[in-house]
Amino acid sequence: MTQTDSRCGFVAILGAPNAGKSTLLNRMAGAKLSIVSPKAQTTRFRVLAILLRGPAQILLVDTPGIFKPRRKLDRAMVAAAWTGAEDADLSLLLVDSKAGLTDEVRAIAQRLAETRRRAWLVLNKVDICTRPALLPLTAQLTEMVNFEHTYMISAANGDGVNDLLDALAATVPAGPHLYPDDDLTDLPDRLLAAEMVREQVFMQTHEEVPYGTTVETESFTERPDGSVRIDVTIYVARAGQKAILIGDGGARIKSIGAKARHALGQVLDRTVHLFLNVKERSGWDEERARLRAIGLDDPDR
Ligand SMILES: Nc1nc2c(ncn2[C@@H]2O[C@H](COP(=O)(O)OP(=O)(O)OP(=O)(O)O)[C@@H](O)[C@H]2O)c(=O)[nH]1
Ligand SMILES: [Mg+2]
Repeated sequence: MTQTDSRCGFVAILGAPNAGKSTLLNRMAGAKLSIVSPKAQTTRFRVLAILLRGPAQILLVDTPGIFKPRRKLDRAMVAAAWTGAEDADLSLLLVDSKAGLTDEVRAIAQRLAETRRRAWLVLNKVDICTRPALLPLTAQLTEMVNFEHTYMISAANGDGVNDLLDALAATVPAGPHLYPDDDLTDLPDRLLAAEMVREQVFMQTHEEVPYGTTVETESFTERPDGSVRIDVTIYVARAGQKAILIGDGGARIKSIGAKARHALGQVLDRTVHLFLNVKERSGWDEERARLRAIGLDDPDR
């Protein structure tokens, strides 16, 4: 590769909660870097995937879904999403084609139009959508935002994803690669560990419990045999949530631990000994230190 062929740029995936942003990032990276659940507001901070496509390094940024924030945590999540877009060379507006033009999508499109930055429209979940529904949706959105291109994909089954990747590789600016080509992400293992646990909380608990939960890695210790011991604390907002997380005779927390340990063993590619501890801490979602622990800035400063 000659110096002149080299390309590199940041591409942010923006969209409403549950659009499939994290699914798309994982699909493109070929690894599970960002957690996914059927519930809205799963992702809480930016997750970077480093993709290599020919001479191009695509720095793909998954962002939290954009919605009307209430708590300090919510405001920090939405702020992180918009910062991701502002720092990027290009934004992909990812839209759940089945859900269509919701108020949330409309509000995001309006703000995206105001930024006057490069943007592509990506309609996701075409596997559960009929083609005729896509045309009016595309027309309405392209009227609101000056998109350079439109793609129709399924992040779940991979349809259209390769074409999108090729187009991204060709459009990122010429320049040297900013990250080591062998790296998959810049996420520290400690954060990855906390996220795999939080994913299981999102998968295995319901209603307000996942939203009342934050997860932090307390210690991460490599053992001489190559395995790793990870101690994780799950903070909940209320005593009732702690009881639900632990479950009858500890059944729920055991199941959360088992699934998270399996997922972590795969991403870290070694044996994981995972220890979970649940603590009640009301008001953590307004606490700057808890936000900082997951890499979010205080939105009110
Ligand atoms: N049928 C179908 N489902 C999809 C597709 N992409 C994602 N999903 C599902 O949509 C749900 C949400 O996916 P996520 O990737 O967590 O969505 P997100 O946009 O990252 O959501 P937040 O992090 O909450 O903003 C999950 O149940 C996914 O399995 C798709 O192409 N087709
Ligand atoms: Mg997500």
